[in-house]
Amino acid sequence: MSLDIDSALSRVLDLVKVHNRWRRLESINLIASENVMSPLAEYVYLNDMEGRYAEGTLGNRYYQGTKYIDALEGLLTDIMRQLFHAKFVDVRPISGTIANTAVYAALTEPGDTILSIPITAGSHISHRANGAPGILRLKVMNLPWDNDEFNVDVDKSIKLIREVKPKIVILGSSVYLFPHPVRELLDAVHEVNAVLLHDSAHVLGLIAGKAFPNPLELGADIMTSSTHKTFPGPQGGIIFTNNEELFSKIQKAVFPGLTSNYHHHRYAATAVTAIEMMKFGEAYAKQIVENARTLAEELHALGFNVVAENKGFTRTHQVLVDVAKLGGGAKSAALLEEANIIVSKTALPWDKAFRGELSGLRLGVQEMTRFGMGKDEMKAIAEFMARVLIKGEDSGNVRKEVIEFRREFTMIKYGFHPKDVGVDIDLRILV
Ligand code: DSN
Repeated sequence: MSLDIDSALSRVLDLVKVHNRWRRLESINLIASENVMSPLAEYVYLNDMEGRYAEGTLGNRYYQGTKYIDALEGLLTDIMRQLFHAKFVDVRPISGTIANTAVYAALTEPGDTILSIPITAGSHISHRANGAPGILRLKVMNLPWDNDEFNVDVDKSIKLIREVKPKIVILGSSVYLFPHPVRELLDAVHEVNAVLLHDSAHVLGLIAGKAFPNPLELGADIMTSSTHKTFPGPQGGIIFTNNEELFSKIQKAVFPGLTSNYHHHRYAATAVTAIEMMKFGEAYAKQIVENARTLAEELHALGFNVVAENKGFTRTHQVLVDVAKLGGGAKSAALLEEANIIVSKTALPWDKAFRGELSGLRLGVQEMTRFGMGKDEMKAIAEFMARVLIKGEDSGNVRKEVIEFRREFTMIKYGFHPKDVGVDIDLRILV
């Protein structure tokens, strides 16, 4: 059967439009790893650098025609150094996973051991044996986990580090409620000549806004991240360190090791976002943490089993709900999606494995905060969720109200508009 070109083309446009309308204007997005760029960042994101190459490092490129790309890469690097108080920054990794893989490739040999948080406690796939470490033939062991603290067990971890002498100890995770014990593990890590890597992907925007401790300032040897979660930039990766020797090895792993093109078109939008964080970051991060706490408290008051009540529920953008008694994570997330509330199911540390039925829902408030929502709106969201999951109300009915509710929050706060820099354009994505 041959494809009809005209209808395929209009189908492409339709799919973009319906997606944009649904996810940008009509849904409450609580996926903890996502966000939206500001109108100015989106405006500069589409640029000619998209189609260019600049292999190599600054001042040592393999192509001609890169002088403005070089200037922008240098500027972005300086901005990131200043914002995160790091001596050395590599902005070239195209994702957080590539950033992590570059660290492993630079600092380990096949057969070496690394330690990371258990997958059921929220470790990222790029910290685990079935992700990049497995491809590099590394042995991955779990850092001991304390369910009561909802955190790494410090004493048991120090013992394990001394026993197995890993090459890398990874803190930071995709489920991240409370700061991990960077300072507490550091002596043991250095005693065995290992490095402490903190993956800050989920909390980078909170670190920028000083609402979460900066792991580099606590002594982490390396910090990796993506640039599009609480830090609301375009998709990309980044590596920070204060150690020149480590940096030099990691740079070689980024290129020629793991990338050839660095997707330079994102540099401008990443730089705009970083400048926005310098200007609005503290207000943005403070509101995120307050909103997460309010959402957790309201869900708890409405009868949900919210994780870590004994610890005050959360110190980040995330809230975890144990929905095992409400049918489990997959079923609950699907019901909420029918009501235009978009969340991800997640394992909880007391689940047996990251397979089969997962008990949890992971909620993140960063995107809705960026659209201007505050504590009252968090209460409304908790109520919508209770109507669907606890009271068993029809999702379609709730969806109509969610669409109305969401229409009041379509302007992005804590960011710039092209008009702020003298560009008179009413920028809108295709809807
Ligand atoms: N898997 C993503 C998350 O949701 O946390 C991170 O890459």
